[in-house]
Amino acid sequence: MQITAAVVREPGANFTLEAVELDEPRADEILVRIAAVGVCHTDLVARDGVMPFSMPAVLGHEGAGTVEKVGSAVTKIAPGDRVAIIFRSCGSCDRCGSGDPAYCYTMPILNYIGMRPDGSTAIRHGDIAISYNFFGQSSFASHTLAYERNVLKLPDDIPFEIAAPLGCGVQTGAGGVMLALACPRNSSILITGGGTVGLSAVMGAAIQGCRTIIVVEPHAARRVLAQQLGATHLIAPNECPDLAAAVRAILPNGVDYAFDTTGQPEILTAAMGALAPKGVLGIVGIPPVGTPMPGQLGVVLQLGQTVRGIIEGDSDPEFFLPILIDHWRAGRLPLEMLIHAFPFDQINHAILAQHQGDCVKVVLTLPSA
Ligand code: CXF
Ligand code: ZN
Repeated sequence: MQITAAVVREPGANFTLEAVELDEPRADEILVRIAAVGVCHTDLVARDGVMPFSMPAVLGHEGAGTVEKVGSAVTKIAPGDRVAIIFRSCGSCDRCGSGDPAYCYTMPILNYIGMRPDGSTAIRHGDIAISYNFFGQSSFASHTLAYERNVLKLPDDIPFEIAAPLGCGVQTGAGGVMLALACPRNSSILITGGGTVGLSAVMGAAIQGCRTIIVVEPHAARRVLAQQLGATHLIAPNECPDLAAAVRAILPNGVDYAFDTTGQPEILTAAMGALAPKGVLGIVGIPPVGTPMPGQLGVVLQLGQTVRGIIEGDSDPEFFLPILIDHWRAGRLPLEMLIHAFPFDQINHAILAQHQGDCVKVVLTLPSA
């Protein structure tokens, strides 16, 4: 069938809206008409060629929409279902079996190689194959193919624009604090970066009942938002030469938890310097290639600290997304405060607005049938 997709043709280039061919769903595939898709920082890292992904390519990994067709082996989902599309996992390895699909043994093959695991592709422009299957979806398009393992049926009351970013940025931030760090009531946390992931972490920390929530963010408007969402202390890094000291001015013994969404080596080092004994630093921001572990092993040893990477907030989406949807319903996850909707054909303009700090979470919307 003919669809419209936002194609990136070379590293760093703008997206171009193109008419391309999409295959009919195979037995295990689900054709989804996209209604909304969030833009995540990882899409831009891939667009810029920093995360290797063969081009031309269709990116996008926070899709939500309506199922149009399913393959013969699909039983969980039916045409007409409203779904969110999430990262893909195999469902049969040890990690998937223990509720950790974000660490699926075949995560790279199912999400990052730009084609199906058998080497075939489903999107073409004339005779030229286009890389797709980004996070098992590639949803910067009017339609996409997904799988039973990476779609979640949505309740009727959640709009697609709200549901879309649950699939990556929101579950990464909220899950990072609620599941991976599992911050206990009255604990303290430092959150570096006030984008979608950082602000979702703030909401997650408020849900957990953290007593002290310190947010480091350069944009004043985002600091205001962080405070409205539950931050107790705000630090403007540009006005603060020593971040660890600024945190210790608030909590002399340091923070119980730190959660880095920036991936910036100097921020990571400062976050380590702000950790209390037995403190845990969770890392979700993508650091430059070759960045060493932050801090010093001797200090980590002496203070019994932990540094850990976190993918997708340690979420098992089938269980965690319904919990997040309940928090949204109850007003504890007011995602409307972060989201800025733009029409799909404004994709480049929307990304520029996000880059300039004019909005936090860009969600692109497409007309329904
Ligand atoms: C990313 C996190 C860093 C590694 C690649 C995948 N997740 C979502 O955007
Ligand atoms: Zn993402």
